Amino acid sequence: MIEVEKKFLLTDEERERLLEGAEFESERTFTDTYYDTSDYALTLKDTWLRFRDGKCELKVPRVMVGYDRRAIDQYDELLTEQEIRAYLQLPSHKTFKEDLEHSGYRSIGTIVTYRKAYRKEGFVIDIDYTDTGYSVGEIELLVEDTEGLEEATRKIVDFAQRHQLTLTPVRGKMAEHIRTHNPEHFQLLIDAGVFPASLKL
Ligand code: V4E
Repeated sequence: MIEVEKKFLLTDEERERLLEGAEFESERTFTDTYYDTSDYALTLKDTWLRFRDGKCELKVPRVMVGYDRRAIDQYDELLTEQEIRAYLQLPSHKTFKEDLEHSGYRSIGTIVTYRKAYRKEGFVIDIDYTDTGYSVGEIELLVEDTEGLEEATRKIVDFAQRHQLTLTPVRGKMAEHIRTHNPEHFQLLIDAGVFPASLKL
């Protein structure tokens, strides 16, 4: 599956407008620990390795042709240890975590999230609150294959515009974590073009 998503920093009014008529689906708390090498080999390529409640996930950026990639975030998600080992070309000796450590990967941050999920007009809307008090909303569609990508992107843009939301890039939870805990890494991500310079504001 390919995840097409857009994040928003929502005012109270915007959140109310977005959730009006939405169906509440679930709430949960989860903990993400992100990993990278000391020279940020992954994140400087916009590639994000994390363990969510202990389960590994790798987000790999997908370059979209014919549409402004910065408008909407698109990542392929690798969800099995086997796929992630292959992608990272990780030698297989011990446990996954031990092999990661041996290849120089270490934690670059942990975030605890309380998430409420809603559904509206076929879109998933997540409202996240972190343990540090940061909040971000997300509108998301999952598509089966690349053929559905452009349409999904247009649908999210249209949905956001109908709810009078601004389609500028915003700091997600991890971007905010990096900015506050490791400004040097944050600047490297901007210099590499992974984060737009506007995220500094
Ligand atoms: C892809 C990415 C990051 C990792 C994922 O972070 P995020 O989507 O904030 O986490 P979450 O909990 O919402 O994941 P989900 O539950 O939806 O799977 S951290 C930074 N990025 C990339 C990124 C980018 N390249 N540019 C901008 C403006 N923001 C984020």
